[in-house]
Amino acid sequence: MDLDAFYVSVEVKDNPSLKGLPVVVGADPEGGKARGVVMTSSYEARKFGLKSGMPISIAYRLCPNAVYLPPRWERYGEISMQVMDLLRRRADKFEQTGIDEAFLDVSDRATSLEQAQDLARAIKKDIRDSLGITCSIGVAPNKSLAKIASDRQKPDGLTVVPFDDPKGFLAPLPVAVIPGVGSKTQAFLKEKGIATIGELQKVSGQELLKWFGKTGVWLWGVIQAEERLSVFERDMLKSMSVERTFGEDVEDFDRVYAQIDIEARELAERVRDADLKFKVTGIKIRFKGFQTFTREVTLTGYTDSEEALRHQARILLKEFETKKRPVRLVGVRVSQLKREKAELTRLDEWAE
Ligand code: TTP
Ligand code: MG
Repeated sequence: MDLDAFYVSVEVKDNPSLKGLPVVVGADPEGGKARGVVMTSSYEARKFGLKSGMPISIAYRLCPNAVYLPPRWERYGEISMQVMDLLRRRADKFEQTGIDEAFLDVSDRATSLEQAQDLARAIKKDIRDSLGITCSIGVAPNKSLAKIASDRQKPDGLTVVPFDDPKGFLAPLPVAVIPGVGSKTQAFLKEKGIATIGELQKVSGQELLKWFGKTGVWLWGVIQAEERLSVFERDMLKSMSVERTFGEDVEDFDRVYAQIDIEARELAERVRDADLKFKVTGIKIRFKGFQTFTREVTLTGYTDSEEALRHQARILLKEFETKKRPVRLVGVRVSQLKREKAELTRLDEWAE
C-alpha cells in the first residue's frame, strides 16, 4: 500500500477547497527565485510536469498558478500513524517502510487471489471512509512485485498480479519500474539493447552477477518473481519527535530556546506515556530559506528525563546561535528507544 500524493492529500483533506487544483507541498517559490525543492504535488500539478525532488524554481516556471504550501510534517505524521493503525489490523504480518507505505502479509487470512483482492478493496474503503484520502495497492506473491504493482495504476489504484504468471505481468514493463533501477542502470541496460523487463528476463543470472555484483542476484530474484523476502514486523518506533514551524521566522534566539523547552516537555511526556526510555537526543533547526541542520548526541544511559532532554537540546542548539539568521523551525527528537526501566542517569553522565 502506498498513499497517493501523500502530503498534498493531507492538505486537501484539511482544506477541501483545494480539491482538483494543482497543489504543491515544498519550499516557498518566492516568485520563482527560491532554491528549495518540490516534496510532492497533486496529480493535477503533475500534468504540468511537476515531480517530487524537482527544484521549486522549475516547478514555478511550469505551473505558476499552483497552490504552493509549506510542509506540515507533524500533521502528516499524525495521519500516517492513523493509516498504519488501520492497516495493521488487516494483516497477518505488517511492515511499515516509509511515512506513506507499508507491506501487509495476508497469506493466512486470504487463501485465494480473490480474497486478497477483496481485502485490498476493503482496506482502500477503510482509508477513504475514515481518513478521506486515497491509496494504491498492489496484490502480488512477493514484496518487490507488490511494490511494483502498487505503482501501476496510481492514484486510487488496485493492481493484482496473476499468481500463475507473475513473470508475464512484468515482461512488458520498462526496467525503470523496478525500485532501485535509476537512470544510470537504465542507460547501461539500454547500451545492451535492453529496455523492458521481458528483455532483462532473458539475461542469465550469471551475467547479471557479472554486470551488477551482489545487486545482480537481487535483481534476478525480482525479475524472475523469485524474491522471497518476508514481511518484517518492526515492533517499535525508532524515534519520536516534536517540531514546530514558527508563525513567522524568529530572529531572537531566546525564543528558539524557549520553544525547544516547550517541545522537550511535550516529547518527554509522550515518551513517558509510551513507557519508553531514550538514549539518543537530537535537534533539528531550519533557517529561513529552508537550510536545515540536525545534530544528535548519545547519552551514557537510557533515560526519560525532561530535564536531560532540555539540557542536551539546548547544548546542541548553541552552535547555531552565532549564525544570527532567522529561524523557521526548531524540533527535538529522541531515538534508540527502549521499553525498559532506565538505568539511573545522573546529570553529569548524560553526554559522552
Ligand atoms: P511518495 O509515495 O514517493 O510520493 P507521493 O505519495 O507524494 O505520491 P504517489 O502518489 O506517487 O505515491 O512519497 C511520500 C511522501 O514523501 C510525499 O508525499 C512527500 C514525501 N517526499 C519528499 O518529501 N521528497 C521526495 O523526493 C519524495 C519522493 C517524497
Ligand atoms: Mg505515495
